[in-house]
Amino acid sequence: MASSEKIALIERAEEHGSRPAIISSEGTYNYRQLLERSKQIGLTLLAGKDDLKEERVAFLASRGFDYAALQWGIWRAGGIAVPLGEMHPVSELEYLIGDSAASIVVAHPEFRGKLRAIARNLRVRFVPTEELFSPVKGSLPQIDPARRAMILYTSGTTGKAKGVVSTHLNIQAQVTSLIDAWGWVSPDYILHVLPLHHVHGIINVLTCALWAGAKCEILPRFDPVETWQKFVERDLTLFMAVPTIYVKLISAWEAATPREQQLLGEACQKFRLMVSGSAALPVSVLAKWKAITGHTLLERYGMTEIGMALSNPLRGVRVVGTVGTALPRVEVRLVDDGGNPVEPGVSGEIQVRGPSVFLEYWQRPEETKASFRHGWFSTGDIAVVEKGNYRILGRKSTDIIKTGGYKVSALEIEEVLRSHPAIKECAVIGIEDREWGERVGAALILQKGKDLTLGELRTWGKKRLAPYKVPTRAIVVDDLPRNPLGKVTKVSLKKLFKKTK
Ligand code: MCA
Ligand code: AMP
Repeated sequence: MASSEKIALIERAEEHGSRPAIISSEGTYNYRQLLERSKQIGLTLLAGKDDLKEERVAFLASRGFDYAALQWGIWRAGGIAVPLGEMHPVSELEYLIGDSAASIVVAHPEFRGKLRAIARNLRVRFVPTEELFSPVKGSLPQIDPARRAMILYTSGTTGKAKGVVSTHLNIQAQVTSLIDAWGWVSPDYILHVLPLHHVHGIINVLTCALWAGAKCEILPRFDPVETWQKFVERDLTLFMAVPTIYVKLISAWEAATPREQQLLGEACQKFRLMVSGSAALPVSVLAKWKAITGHTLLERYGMTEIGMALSNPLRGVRVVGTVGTALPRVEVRLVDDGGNPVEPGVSGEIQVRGPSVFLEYWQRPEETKASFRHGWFSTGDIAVVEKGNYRILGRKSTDIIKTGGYKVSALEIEEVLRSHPAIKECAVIGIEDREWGERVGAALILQKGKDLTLGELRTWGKKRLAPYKVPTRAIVVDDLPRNPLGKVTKVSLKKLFKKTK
């Protein structure tokens, strides 16, 4: 019997039937199997209810088929999917589950220990994935596409991460804009090497592939040598990654023999498109990648709250150092500090409007209100338009750091570091880095008579923060540079790090 849901992504999958959808360490699964598994999951989550009615379901599965089936199962049961990060320590997981007020936590066996304990503490229903595999009878609810579908956590300029709520319609708008712009078709075959708790991995790669009826091969984690091997072995047509991944692939290529280098370069001829985003792509990386593979990486710009907004063209000239023009059905403009559109050639803050823009920050009405101006979402990124193309110049806040494509908040890290018994005061900044884009650096004032090595700080930090947030550079200072109001001047701090290099 045809389902009564109205989630377009899932309705479309019925048409893709026996086409392979996902290849992962678990095996190869077609669209029908994805539909069957996600239905089973949906019915089990419902546990006799008619509709989860936007209950939050936090889930942690390793990257692969089960992840996708879980996400779809939650949607089909009427829930809001809250994907958790594999690398998050207990304290962060606890925060995400608590903040989203999840009523169900689902975990793959390898994360069961951690999550069962958290669920018990928070008195939340815990479901190990094995329990989702037994057939259950029943029917799934009808889902209004205007309903909330997903909460992704993103770092902001104020302390703890905020939940970005997207509706099914938002997701659909984000996906279809990219399908049109980048010409996704069902014969496409993409290799997925990104985390599955952020827009880049969830929307641009996984959901676009599944919308198109294409094939998505998911690696459990990024490994440069394995990725090159897949480039050689598979009939891939698409690849998308953050600049750090291209840097790591280039390093692996450089470590290969001349004969291997030639084979690896040739293997890239079969791709129709390679995309970079989530952070600025250094021109040197673009040039080296072109020399190795013949591909001019397509650079685009996006954000968790808006999906993708700007992109270089699929066909036509990709202007190096720019992120191109507005994507289909996305409105973009630059404004001055007063919120007025700037003259051409003048830099301003990027604002975005359109159906792909998120609904709200979860249970933060004030912050939601503050981030919109007359219906336009203010991104906090500064850009200029040059000959019609947007060039990103930087961010309004020095408290946001992009490292390896991950957005992290300096304030959140500072708050955690201050709880270290040897740290009296600290300031965290992003330090420019060839490989990571930026590295997390911490300037520390230590308590009298205390010592702290970077190694000790990292070991301690990894128990409290996701590993990519833990400083990889630290300096000990007697004082922090401050302005007359007593606020740490992070620009001066950056100079201090440069001097102590
Ligand atoms: C890990 N390390 C780091 C970082 N991450 N050091 C500095 N900066 C980092 N960001 C350290 C680890 O602690 C470890 O050190 C060592 O580097 C190797 O770590 P490992 O985890 O093995 O690295 P990796 O697996 O090679 O990871 C690199 C990666 C990963 C694959 C580039 O960072 C990644 O998947 N990034 C993508 C994030 C992403 O999807 N962002 C999109 C957000 P030690 O051994 O000492 O512990 S969505 C978005 O931004 C918007 C919407 C958009 O526009 O796309
Ligand atoms: P996130 O909140 O993780 O979604 O990160 C979004 C941020 O990544 C944006 O606000 C930008 O600062 C940055 N970003 C994404 N793509 C690019 C790009 N191509 N160039 C420069 N910055 C980018």
